[in-house]
Amino acid sequence: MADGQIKVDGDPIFEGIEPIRYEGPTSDNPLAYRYYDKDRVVLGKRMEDHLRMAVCYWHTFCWDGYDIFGAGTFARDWHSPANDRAAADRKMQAAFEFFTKLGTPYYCFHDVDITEASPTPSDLSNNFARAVDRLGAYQEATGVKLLWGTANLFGNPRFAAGGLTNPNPEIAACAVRQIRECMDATHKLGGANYVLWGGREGYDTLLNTDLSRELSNFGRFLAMVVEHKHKIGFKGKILIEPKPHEPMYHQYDFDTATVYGFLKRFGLEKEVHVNIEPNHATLAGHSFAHELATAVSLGIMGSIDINSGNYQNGWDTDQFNLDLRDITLALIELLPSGGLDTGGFNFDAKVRRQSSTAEDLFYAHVGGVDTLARALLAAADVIEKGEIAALKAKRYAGWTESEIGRMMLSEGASLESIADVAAKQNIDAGHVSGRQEYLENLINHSIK
Ligand code: XLS
Ligand code: NI
Ligand code: NI
Repeated sequence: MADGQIKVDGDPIFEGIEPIRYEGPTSDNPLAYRYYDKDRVVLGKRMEDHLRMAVCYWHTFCWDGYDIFGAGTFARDWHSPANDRAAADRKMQAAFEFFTKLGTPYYCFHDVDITEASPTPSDLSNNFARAVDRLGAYQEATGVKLLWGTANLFGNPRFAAGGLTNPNPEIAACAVRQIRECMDATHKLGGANYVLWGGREGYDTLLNTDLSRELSNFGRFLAMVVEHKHKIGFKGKILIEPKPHEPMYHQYDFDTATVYGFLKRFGLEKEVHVNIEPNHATLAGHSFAHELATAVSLGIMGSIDINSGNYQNGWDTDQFNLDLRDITLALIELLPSGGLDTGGFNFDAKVRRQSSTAEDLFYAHVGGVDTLARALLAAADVIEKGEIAALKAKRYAGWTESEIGRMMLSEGASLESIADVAAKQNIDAGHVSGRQEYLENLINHSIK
């Protein structure tokens, strides 16, 4: 290894913060879990295995608190204005110290998150290869695992008009190079999935955009991603992360249903799954639960970037999701399908700009972890009581139990044959209650 022995234990960064432990609901320690008890068995599975939680590198370790109106507010020990090699290494130490203290099993990264500033594609390749070796050593030393890696195809100015959908083939070739290297690295690090968030795959104006060309290129390169996955023997899932806008006015991977249509068009619907993010769901005018239910029903559910937007402005504010009801409703859609498989809950969320201390990073994650655990308990309670499932089954029972229902679904039924029966039997059915408020109350009863 170029740098000799990798130091996985330099001067501690989060000194004074003890590893976060489960202390139960009556604890008054702000740095303890009240609900997340990783070995507790819920619906036949350990909490840790249900939730497969990950910390993200970009918001938590790369961002220094800058926004478009002002400079960074976080004085992080591991940040330097030059973002040189020493700073990148210190950042990696901070990351693994944080993962370990939090006790969450996974993490996620973009290629550029883990390296020093890399002016050219070749610099990035070299710096990335070195950083990946270091990640491997840290994983081995700490037992923390990779939930997914991804290539950043939106930060460098060359990607202003997109990565894989760029009008310039040379830029698309740079994007392909980054994806290939990042997929290989994810595979080498034993990653559970590989993510493609279409950062700038979309457009600002149709006036300079050849939509047909961009979408067919996108499909062609995505097929190559899948082909490469099989070539290298990567067993994880390839995930597309839907988002309707931001940074582009229109993003091609608008929402789960749009992604499914795109995958179908290119014959990739069995190969590619989705990484759903609540804040992206609400940006698209959907709920988190809607996106999960859609993905489950289409057979493309993959993983979750857990966060929430702001109900006042609807932007992609990437806040920690503390909304028990929102997450419980989502889990009620997800758990009966078998849960997350290779996916996980990745905290794609950031502390507010005014929350500038290292403790704030811990408070935010502890709250996020505990909210997921508590929502899991609530969803399990709803599922175990079975009332909602029973009501739903009864509501649709006619399709299997009544003669007309069975006939309508039988082979050979036609518009004519159904209409004839309806007319002959003079069918004149009336409305029955959907019991919405009754059902909504059940959710609240299970949140404890
Ligand atoms: C941005 C996305 C991004 C992806 C990873 O809105 O959520 O953070 O998860 O590229
Ligand atoms: Ni996002
Ligand atoms: Ni995300």
